[in-house]
Amino acid sequence: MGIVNITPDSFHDGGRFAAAGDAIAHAHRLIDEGADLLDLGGESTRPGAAPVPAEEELARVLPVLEAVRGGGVPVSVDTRHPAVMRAALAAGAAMINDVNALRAPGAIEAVAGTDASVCLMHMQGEPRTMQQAPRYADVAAEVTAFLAARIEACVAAGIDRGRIVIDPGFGFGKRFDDNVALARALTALAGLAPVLAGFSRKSMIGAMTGRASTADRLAGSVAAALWAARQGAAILRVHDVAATRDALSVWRQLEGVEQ
Ligand code: 9MG
Repeated sequence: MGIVNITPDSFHDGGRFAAAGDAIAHAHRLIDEGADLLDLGGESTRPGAAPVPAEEELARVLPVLEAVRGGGVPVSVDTRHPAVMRAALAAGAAMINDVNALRAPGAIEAVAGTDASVCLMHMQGEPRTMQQAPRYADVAAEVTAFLAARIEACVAAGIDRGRIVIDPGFGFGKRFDDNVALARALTALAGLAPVLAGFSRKSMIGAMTGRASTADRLAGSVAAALWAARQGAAILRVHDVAATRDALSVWRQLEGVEQ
């Protein structure tokens, strides 16, 4: 899953693709690099980010979605807002990636009446404040229970179980040790539903490598993506599609895994 942030303030590439033309060109570049899926986002969810009104988010996302849909690669839209979900699905999005796991009033209903897939992510708190004081007694058990409950809520509302993907939400209301514990729990989580893992350029990679700048976290991000694939993650959400694909290709051939 290649990331297309159509925002002025995302943590790694904020502002680089804020203009629709730049975002569309970037999306096509990621497709050429071999992305199987694109994730378009019009609201930054980095720690400290302020919410964006739904109209502004839609104005960022829709022109890009309209330009890249039908380009041979399904398009996911990363949003917490039911109004954005409904408009994105009507405009051809194949998936909703919700860091809030469809908890907003009307969010489940926005997806349930469609044949789109959904990614349910775990987040403690909300982006503006989530890294101020994250706290867990047993992070793996709590995140697993949360995701299992969200799956059942979605299924009860009519979303097909086969359309649901889950994500422990690395960096979303998590301390370093929480992220590591969740990375080690990926195989168990994959027993609930297909898992999406997003480590790309995040602060835990910075902490593990001593790389303060997100620009210097490519190798660490690729290593984490390989780890996640090895633990059974079905979807890797990455900024760097070509490098991740190359690494997966080498690993799979050495391991003798079907391509
Ligand atoms: C929007 N977004 C930013 N990071 C993410 C992650 O790790 N997972 C998902 N599903 N979405 C993310």
